[in-house]
Amino acid sequence: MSNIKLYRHPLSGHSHRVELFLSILGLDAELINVDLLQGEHKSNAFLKKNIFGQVPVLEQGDITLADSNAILVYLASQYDMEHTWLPIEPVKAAEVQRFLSVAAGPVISGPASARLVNLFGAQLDHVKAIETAHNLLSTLDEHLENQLWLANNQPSIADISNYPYLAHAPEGDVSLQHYPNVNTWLKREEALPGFTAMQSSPVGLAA
Ligand SMILES: N[C@@H](CCC(=O)N[C@@H](CS)C(=O)NCC(=O)O)C(=O)O
Repeated sequence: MSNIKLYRHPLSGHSHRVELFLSILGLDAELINVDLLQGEHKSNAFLKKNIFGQVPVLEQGDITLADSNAILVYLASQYDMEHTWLPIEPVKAAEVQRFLSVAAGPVISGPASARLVNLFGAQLDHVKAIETAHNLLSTLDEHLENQLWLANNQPSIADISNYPYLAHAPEGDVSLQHYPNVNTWLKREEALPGFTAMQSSPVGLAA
């Protein structure tokens, strides 16, 4: 037993990053739903776990960690003894970090934001988010033209982190139709042993 608890929401791509990696690593975890629609993430009890009041949060014994990418770094460093998911070699580690930054940057202002508008009625600029998403997707499609994975030509936590919001981009009205290399890369991830999908989202939850 890994003794891991994961505070999450079933439609949260940030949470799915961690759920996906736990599953690939073969680690059991107790999944605890946080009711974002009812504001449970802003309760005093939850703010003690994450001052930013966001899921995911991982607890393991006396360790409490927030932020999806930080949790991926922890899990890779703690459990991947081969150091393939997060290489130790400085240039390779930096390449992985580069794409973790993409997952925390344009992936969020692009496809994740466009999806938030449709799913939760977020007051964000949908048109701008869709444009950002397509700019990102065409850059990534070019990047993936000659390589199988985002960094170092091997699967890493960079691929895990970028997967959920790119795979679910159509839920934000961002079509993946014109990005063949991105589609092949998504399928490659889905073929990884231990892959688990995020649940599809009923559009208009906020309605
Ligand atoms: N940087 C954080 C962002 C997490 C995040 O934005 N979580 C969303 C759910 S997908 C959330 O909890 N939103 C509620 C809020 O920000 O109030 C991470 O990578 O975990």
